[in-house]
Amino acid sequence: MAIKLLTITRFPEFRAFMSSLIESIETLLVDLPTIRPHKLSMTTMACQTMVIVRMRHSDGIEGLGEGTTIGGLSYGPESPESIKRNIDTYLVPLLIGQPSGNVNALRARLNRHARGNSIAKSALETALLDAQGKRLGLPVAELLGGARHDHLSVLWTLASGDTTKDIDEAFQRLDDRRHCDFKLKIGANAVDTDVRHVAAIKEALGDRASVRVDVNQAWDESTAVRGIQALQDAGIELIEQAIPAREHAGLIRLANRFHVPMLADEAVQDARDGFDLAAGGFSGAFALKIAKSGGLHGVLELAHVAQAAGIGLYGGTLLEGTIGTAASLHAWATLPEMIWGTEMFGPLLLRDDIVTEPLNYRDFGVDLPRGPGLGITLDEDKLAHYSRKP
Ligand code: MUC
Ligand code: MG
Repeated sequence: MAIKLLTITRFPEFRAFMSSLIESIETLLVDLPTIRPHKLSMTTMACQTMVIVRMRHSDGIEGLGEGTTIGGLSYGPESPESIKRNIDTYLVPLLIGQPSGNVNALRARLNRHARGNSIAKSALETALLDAQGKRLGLPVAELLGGARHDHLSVLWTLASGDTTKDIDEAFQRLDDRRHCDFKLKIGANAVDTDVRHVAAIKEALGDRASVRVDVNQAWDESTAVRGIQALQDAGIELIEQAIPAREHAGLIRLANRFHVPMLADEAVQDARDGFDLAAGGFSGAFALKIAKSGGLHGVLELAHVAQAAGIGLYGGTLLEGTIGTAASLHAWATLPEMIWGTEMFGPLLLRDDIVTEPLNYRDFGVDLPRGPGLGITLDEDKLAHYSRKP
């Protein structure tokens, strides 16, 4: 045993791996404009703000992470500013000086000392995994057990707020072989207006594309019954989060009432929510998001609950930029083919990027990035340009 240890410690890279500690963690608010206004039931976005994490380790390796939400505080209880502040004030001190490589132990430490803050935790776990992958020369998907796919389908969200513009945008995306599934953001208007808008787009696209809707919790249950019936009749194939997140019983009733499947999004944050919905008799699908589940391990726990319960999988986004999108892709790649595909189009909604090589979107999907860690390199000039100045 003593001889073995002696042999191992003679190799400097092994020594560095065994003893690497987390040295510093920097967080940056990065504001990137969107290519057009993105209209959801609770807000209209003209810009996306990402919290970028740069985690440096004593072996010289840097891990990158991203924590992103939608529309300040309008989507959920964490805003970009609170994510940054809570990481800097509460989470960084829990990590500095800790061994770099044991992601499970560090996750447990964060969860023991800090409640909630799933987006902040996701950003930190992403940075830990990126660093560990770079250290070992392995892609993050391999750290998670190995990729089963290297190309994942990606839908596009039509949310310009204008029916004609949405139809033009959809045809452009089809012609470019970029996307052939579309999600429409509804819930900001009266239900009849929304239904007319969706039905017009579905009719224009016909069999060339599938159309789904995301209501982002805007309806009460009786409005949902009326709206979903009309959307089902119009040939819509999936209804996302029609009623408030906490109304699990209502969501289960809707799932049992209609043929068109329900997609639980805000209602299902982590494995515990997934278990409650499944145990209550929910059928349909779960939108997986690393941000909701506190990172890649947490979201895969939720996916496994869904799989055990026969609930479909969907690779969701909080409109992350390239770093958060790449992290999600590494997690999705380890799962069996997701029946509802993914919506990992976040970088395409932004006018610019902060990485040297963007993700490769082609043939109605995106390639899993190659290379160690996330397979992503920062563009320092762009990062400096778009970082919010104090
Ligand atoms: C959500 O609720 O699904 C995903 C796509 C999009 O446009 O918004 C997000 C959030
Ligand atoms: Mg949603």
